[in-house]
Amino acid sequence: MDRIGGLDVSVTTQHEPNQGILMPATTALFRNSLLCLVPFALATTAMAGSTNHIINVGVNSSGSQSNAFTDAGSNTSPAVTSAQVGDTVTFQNVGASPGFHNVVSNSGATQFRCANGCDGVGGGNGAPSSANWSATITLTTVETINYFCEVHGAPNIGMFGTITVAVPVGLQSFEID
Ligand SMILES: [Cu+2]
Repeated sequence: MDRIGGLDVSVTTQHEPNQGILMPATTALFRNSLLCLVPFALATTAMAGSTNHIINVGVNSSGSQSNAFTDAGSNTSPAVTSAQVGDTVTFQNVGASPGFHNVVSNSGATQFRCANGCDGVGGGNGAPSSANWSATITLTTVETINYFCEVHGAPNIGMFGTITVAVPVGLQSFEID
């Protein structure tokens, strides 16, 4: 201890904070793999919700004008659509001279009645129409949705179709060893 001008001055040597604790290589690798897993999981979830299923209204699976719904992806008529929560379904009344149709759900939690828009959505009108209308619904629930055209069908009769909505792959449970 020195004495300068009546003050006691204590000088201690400052050491660098101890940063010498080495992280084991395995711990560093584990941290890196965790960082890689997170973006992968997000990407999987985003992909699962990105599908828009097209259902052509007024044509059969041969592409001929018909009082039928056809899933454009599976080319099935009556339309059978396999989808996941987060997907959308677009019904489109197709052809040069479209038929007089609409689409109405008759089961499941998702209720809709659509043609030129959907009843209760903005200014939409689900009454049958022979315009080249298009209407899109979003699938939010795990369920089976059955639908039909009020002019040419009834529940599971005539002009009808089915959408099966499953849990997205990205949200299914899995384990990490
Ligand atoms: Cu119809």
